[in-house]
Amino acid sequence: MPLVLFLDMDYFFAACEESRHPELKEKAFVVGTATIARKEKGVVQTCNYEARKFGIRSGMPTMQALKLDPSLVYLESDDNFYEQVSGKVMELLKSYGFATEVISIDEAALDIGDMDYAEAESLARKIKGKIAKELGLPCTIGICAGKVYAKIVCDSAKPDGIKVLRGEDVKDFLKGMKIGSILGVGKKSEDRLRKISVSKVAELAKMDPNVLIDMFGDFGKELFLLANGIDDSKVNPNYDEVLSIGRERTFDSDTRSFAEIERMAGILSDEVHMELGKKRMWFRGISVKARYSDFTERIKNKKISNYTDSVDTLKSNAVSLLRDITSGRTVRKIGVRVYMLEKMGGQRSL
Ligand code: DCP
Ligand code: CA
Ligand code: CA
Repeated sequence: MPLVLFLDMDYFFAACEESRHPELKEKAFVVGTATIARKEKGVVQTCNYEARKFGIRSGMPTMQALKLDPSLVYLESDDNFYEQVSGKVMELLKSYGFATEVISIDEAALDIGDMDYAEAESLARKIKGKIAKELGLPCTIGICAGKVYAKIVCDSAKPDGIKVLRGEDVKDFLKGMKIGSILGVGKKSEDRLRKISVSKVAELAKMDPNVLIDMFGDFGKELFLLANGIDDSKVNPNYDEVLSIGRERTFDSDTRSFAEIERMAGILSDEVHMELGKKRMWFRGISVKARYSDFTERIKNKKISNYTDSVDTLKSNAVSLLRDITSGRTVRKIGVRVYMLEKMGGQRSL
């Protein structure tokens, strides 16, 4: 099993603010959704560790945070700036040349292959040092075989940490973990499992896998394996900007309407298709992305059987891939991208 290096930025939006306003470092502050004038109406997106000492957390109403610390400093969220910083982090990570999956605005997984643990740890140190030096930002890195485990390891090493978990130590490590720490287990699944008195990974491991499959379908099987020390999740690289053409757009306000998502997918597909036409390119790969209201993302890719320049093929595939990753979710932004590009009329042997 190849090793996965999983990186998550520490208190990301707040750290971005500290990097441009160093005087904030000593203060407890939050980044919130509302303007300063209406700050009590909004929600805390994140806060620095000074504010966390008061029990302030992401998702908490700002009103409640202000009660916990009346001298709390408030900043209005500046999404464009955080996107820009995120882009720099991802570019730096991709420059190491490993297959890289951008998982959310502040986290990514790198497939570092069959490296030994000591070498992997020294690579993590290098990456962490470079992000600190070039961008002035703290992060945490977890390393393990399997993407889901690497994320759990990363979470357990927060903040400002590096942790390597060896294959033989996975089972012990997982025992005490809450099921919510498993990538993909959302609040709803967690509640359903709690109803049958399952809240720890160790309890999940002892369940009858058929019950899990009845409850969650294929995902139930995955959960059972994960709980038992088997992580087959792979790094799913996002396609390189140069080798692909993509468009993405944020909705005016977060949406749960698939009709709206479908309409936007149509517009983005038309734009991508126009760009392909200008460059006289055909495509074989289609990739979509959704960013949810909590700033996590999912990507889904598909290779079709032959090269084409059909906008209808692009649209119908993009819509069906988006349906898979947006159902039941509140969506903030979507993207449509084509990859495996070929010059139109060029010689092609499949
Ligand atoms: N975010 C948000 N609303 C949420 C959760 C997160 O707007 N309910 C945004 C702000 C965070 C960023 O996404 O800075 C990344 O989220 P994380 O869950 O990784 O949390 P942080 O990076 O803030 O803190 P940590 O150090 O625990 O990773
Ligand atoms: Ca983070
Ligand atoms: Ca994160």
